[in-house]
Amino acid sequence: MKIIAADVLVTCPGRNFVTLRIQTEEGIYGLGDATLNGREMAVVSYLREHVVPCIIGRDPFETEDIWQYLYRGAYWRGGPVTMTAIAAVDMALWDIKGKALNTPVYNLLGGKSRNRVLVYGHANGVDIAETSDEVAKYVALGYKAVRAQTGIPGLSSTYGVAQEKLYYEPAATGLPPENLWSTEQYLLHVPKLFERLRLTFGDDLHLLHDAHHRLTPIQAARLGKSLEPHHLFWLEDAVTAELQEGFRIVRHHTTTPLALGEVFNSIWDAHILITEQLIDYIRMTIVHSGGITHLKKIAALAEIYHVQTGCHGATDLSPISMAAALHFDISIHNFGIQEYMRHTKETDDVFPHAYYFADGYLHPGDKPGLGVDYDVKLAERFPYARAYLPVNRKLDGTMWNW
Ligand code: GCO
Ligand code: MG
Repeated sequence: MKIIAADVLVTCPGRNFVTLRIQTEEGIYGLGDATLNGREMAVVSYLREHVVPCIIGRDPFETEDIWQYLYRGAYWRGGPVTMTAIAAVDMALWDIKGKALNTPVYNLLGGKSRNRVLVYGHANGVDIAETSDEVAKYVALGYKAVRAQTGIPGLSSTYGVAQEKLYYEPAATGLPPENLWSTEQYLLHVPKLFERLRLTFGDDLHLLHDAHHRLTPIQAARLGKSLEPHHLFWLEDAVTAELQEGFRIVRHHTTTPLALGEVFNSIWDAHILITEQLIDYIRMTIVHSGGITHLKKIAALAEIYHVQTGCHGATDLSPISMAAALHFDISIHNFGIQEYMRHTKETDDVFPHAYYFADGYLHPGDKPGLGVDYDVKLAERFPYARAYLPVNRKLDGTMWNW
């Protein structure tokens, strides 16, 4: 087969999405997600200017060589823009392979290792009572796992607490919104949330929490310890992980399972975390980590070190990424859980897809390829609108991690 064209398509059905569509001489096309929240146009330009010219004329079946060509061949390696662009190409090529062979992508990745994919939803509220009510709604929808975030007394806004509950979207037009932060208030408040949730929902529901990179290692250790009686499924992004060794401190003090990696781009961001068994779940996902080709290798390394996967799946990952993650999740052995934030109806209409939710699990569907399409005409009705993720400051004005 032969690649003859590749278009970078941008749409904003409520939020921005970048999509790469690769066309072949044989008439089969493949789709890849290239969305990097708040930095979308950097990936558009990287793809149009630097990547697309290199893949025209190539055989789309050569996923490994094309990956190496784009990764090594740039000389400048890694980083979110590069790895998102490579991921978009890789996803689209796997989609083409599946369609050409008339089989779902999971069959090309080893076949099904399970029947369905456990997912978690996001419950959030301004206070503990509202968060608890939101958890109840997810339980009523059939979810077996729920992430819970709550407002903190004294802070007007914080990560994870939204107006629009089911379709939580932190990016906003205009300059970046500013949140306020107090680690002291947060550490006092969060254990009370999980105490209440366990009393209300009992022991069987899986509960998760995201600290969104705001703690130091010893603070994370204290939080993990104080949450132990409530046996979380995981504590996510407790500390920023540029310094992977920092997680030794967290790990040595708590048995609360640790998840990390939604902002990682390559195995080199996680190799110490994995090989020293400092985390339990690796959160890297297809779109920001170089595609299916790279994530397969990361999962294989993680499997040896008892680390399971828990792919990022927020609303800023398009349905193409969600589909790619599901084909990956269902096929690997060390799958743990999949994040699933629902897309709006407008988004689902632009990206009609075969995957579906039932009884707390997602199924990738059985369509050839990734099983997602792109409605070009409809997408054109939603032009790109610049949006930024929020920034975060401590109460005294110090810039902090969002
Ligand atoms: C999560 C994430 C998201 C990110 C978002 C940034 O766990 O789902 O932390 O909420 O903040 O994907 O674009
Ligand atoms: Mg997160």
